[in-house]
Amino acid sequence: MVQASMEMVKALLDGSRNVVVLTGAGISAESGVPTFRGREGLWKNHRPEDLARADAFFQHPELVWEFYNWRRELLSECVPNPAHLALAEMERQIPNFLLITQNVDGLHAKAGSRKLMEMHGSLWQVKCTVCTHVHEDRSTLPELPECPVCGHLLRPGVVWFGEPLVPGVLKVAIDQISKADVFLSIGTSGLVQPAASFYQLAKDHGAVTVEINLEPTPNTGLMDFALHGKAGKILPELVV
Ligand code: BV8
Ligand code: ZN
Repeated sequence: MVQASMEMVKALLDGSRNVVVLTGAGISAESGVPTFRGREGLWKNHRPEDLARADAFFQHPELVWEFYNWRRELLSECVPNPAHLALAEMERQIPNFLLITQNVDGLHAKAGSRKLMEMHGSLWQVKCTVCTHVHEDRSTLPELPECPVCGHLLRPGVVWFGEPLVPGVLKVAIDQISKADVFLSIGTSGLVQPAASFYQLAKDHGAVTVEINLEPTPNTGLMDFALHGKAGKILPELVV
């Protein structure tokens, strides 16, 4: 891994036509959204991994809905930061571009990103635990929201740990990553699968891989280049 300069990564992007970007919770940190594994990521001393699971939901639906309603409430005040806006600009500059986000906060879409795949779903989506009903809902939900169609319990429209990704998401990700000249991994600790293996897939298909993160991660040493610092500072300088 080479500690890259801004100029190196900028030159890399200027010369490429196929770019895939993977983002994680770190890109929303400067919008005031707690990251998953940072100190502020704890909620009432629960770790998100212990609550973002189907078994926790079906055992303690009130507790899990309280966790998600707390996040929805918090996020309703958050706006995209310069990092989100820079990636929306990067999409406009690069012919073949795909932004794959692990985040469920909706801030990339709010920033104007359109070639976007929310691979873990969305906090703003709710779906029925029994019938196929699903809808977007930005209101403050009751403690145990009910399906407007069949009356059964609704759940957050996100992919929980231990659940498969929505069919087709992985196929699109693999197709696009296999064609990439450059793969940027931004604001993710590289711990959650299958997203954490995307950089390896990109590398195997000849892409140059770059990690942009506040601090080194378990994947840093395997990336071609690394730029460490705040995404909200680094990314705007890459798209001017
Ligand atoms: C699945 C939605 C298979 C919910 C989330 C191997 C292969 C396959 C699966 C597994 C495997 N090993 C383990 C598994 C199971 C599991 C997994 O990966 N577990 C981990 C904990 C080991 N994976 C799964 O269960 C996945 N499903 O593989 O299905 C399958 C197939 C068939 C049948 C059944 C199953 C599903 C995983 C999806 C989980 N859902 N989110 C919700 O949000 O409530 S993941 C969750 O973690 C968030 O989406 C989050 O984005 C994501 C990853 O975390 P990060 O984004 O990286 O956040 P983190 O806080 O860790 O790091 C932030 C980074 O930012 C830090 O490095 C920090 O330094 C940096 N940073 C901070 N500030 C800044 C910054 N960087 C730049 N600028 C800043 N300002
Ligand atoms: Zn229903």
